[in-house]
Amino acid sequence: MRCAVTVSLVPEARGGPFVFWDGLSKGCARAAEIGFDGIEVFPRSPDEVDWRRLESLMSEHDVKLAAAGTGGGWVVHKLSLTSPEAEIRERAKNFALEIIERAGGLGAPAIVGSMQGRWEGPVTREQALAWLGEALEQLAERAAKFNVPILLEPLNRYETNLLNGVTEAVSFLKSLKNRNIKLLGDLFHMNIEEVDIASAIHAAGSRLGHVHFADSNRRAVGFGHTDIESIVAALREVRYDGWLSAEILPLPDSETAAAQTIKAFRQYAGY
Ligand code: LER
Ligand code: MN
Repeated sequence: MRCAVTVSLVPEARGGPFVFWDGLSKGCARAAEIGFDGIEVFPRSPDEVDWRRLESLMSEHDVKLAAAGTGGGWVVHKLSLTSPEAEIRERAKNFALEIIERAGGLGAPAIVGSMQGRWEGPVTREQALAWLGEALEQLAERAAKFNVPILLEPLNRYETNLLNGVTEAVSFLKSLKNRNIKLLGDLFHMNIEEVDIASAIHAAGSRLGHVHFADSNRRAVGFGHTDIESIVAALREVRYDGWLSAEILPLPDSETAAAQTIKAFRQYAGY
């Protein structure tokens, strides 16, 4: 397993669960100095990132791109793959496709979390899942060009009413044809939704493609009450060999949160 830290490029998301906020250059430099293997980037939109500069910064600091989020599409532009409006669904898909192209070119997958939207008003749950499934099949096909999956992230009930738990997300994925869609297990959301996080990791098994490494209160692992040892044991049992990426609140500040993450990673997962 490798450890990554999040870098947000979205000022509108201030107060959100990202460690570094001061641009790619500082994000890459601090990630490397503190000992992370990679960074996870949260862009405002695909064309607002200088991806070539990101590539050269990563090579200068010897860090990899762990993943790129598409949630800026929701936070900034209110795009959703399950909007009742066809034009918004189309723009959401194109936003995600562009992130897949850019991140894929750097060997990393894109994440569909808040872009899954929610079902409400005229849209039934079945309809929303059908739209989400159609979009994911197309996104997965594009991602395959780069030999990476697309990552689908169940979110807790306060952020979506569509996919909250790992078990329902696994059965949804089983209903789709494309196998290039993996699950992102965010330990913060799982702490709210799962009966037992280790069992949920077993239910995901080889479909688990990425982990957001967060404690119960969305602070750095070790700053809350999640039993991380049983979780890492489960990850090893399912032979998870991907990223543990710190998508956490920068509390009490970015540096302390980052340092605690590396300490916990080395203690529990990095040996
Ligand atoms: C996205 O990875 C996520 O976990 C959401 O809760 C963003 O706030
Ligand atoms: Mn997450």
